[in-house]
Amino acid sequence: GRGTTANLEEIVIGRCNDYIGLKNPAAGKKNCTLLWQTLKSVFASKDPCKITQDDYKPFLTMAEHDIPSGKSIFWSQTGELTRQYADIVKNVMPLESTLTGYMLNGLNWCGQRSSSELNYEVCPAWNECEENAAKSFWRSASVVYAKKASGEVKVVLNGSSQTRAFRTESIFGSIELGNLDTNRISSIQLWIMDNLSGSDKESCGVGSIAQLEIALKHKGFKFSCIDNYRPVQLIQCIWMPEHKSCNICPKN
Ligand code: G2Q
Repeated sequence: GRGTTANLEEIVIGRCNDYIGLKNPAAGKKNCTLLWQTLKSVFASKDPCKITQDDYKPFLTMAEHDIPSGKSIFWSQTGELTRQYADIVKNVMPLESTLTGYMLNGLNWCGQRSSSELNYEVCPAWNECEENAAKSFWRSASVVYAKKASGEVKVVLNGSSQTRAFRTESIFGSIELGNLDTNRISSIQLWIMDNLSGSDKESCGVGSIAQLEIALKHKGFKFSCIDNYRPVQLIQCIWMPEHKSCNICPKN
């Protein structure tokens, strides 16, 4: 593991003000200093491996805001690509574009039992212990985020995954999927993105994607599936413009 991100307090409070002031004023009035204090009290003076999902509830409740219908987008093994897509098109709002996700994305934090100071020495690695400060946050935030999804929802999965595109043990598979509300969601669109230079291991209707489709059907969701959704693929193409999938006029 590595220690808490340097200047965590300044970054978190700064990002919060950036979010409510500029990025998403529709989130409404929030007290960013109080949000920071509430967040800090979740993990300060505690064993960093004994922070539960419930511990984050006061912070998550205080930071809650609406997610417009049709803007929810889930991902698994496609986080960076999904965030890039969201930053460009601005008509989707992944967890990392909500207040809590925006405040903490890419950061690391934990405390220690012996003092109320943040732990700048070493925080648990992601899989070091189940209830670590960061993991419990992302799990807890994912529950809140999934429950709010409404309208047409998107899911971006990795068709070139070395394991499986849909993993029941992932946060998407184990937490978000089970918290989606059939009464609020009109349909679910799956986007299966292969790495441009990777292998096409799984596609719509194949392998673990087929399992996910069956699960969605059983739960009563309307869904559709698109392989290599072109707008997202064009973002992948920025780094490989000469790749044949990036050719605007393919010479077959
Ligand atoms: N920022 C993010 N967004 N995630 C982070 C961070 C961070 O700084 N640090 C760790 N993680 P995956 P899933 C965790 O297999 O497990 C959220 C994430 O919590 O690619 O399915 C979002 O709504 C996650 O466990 O994806 C999405 O739908 C892991 O990195 C879903 O949860 C990425 O593992 C993705 O989680």
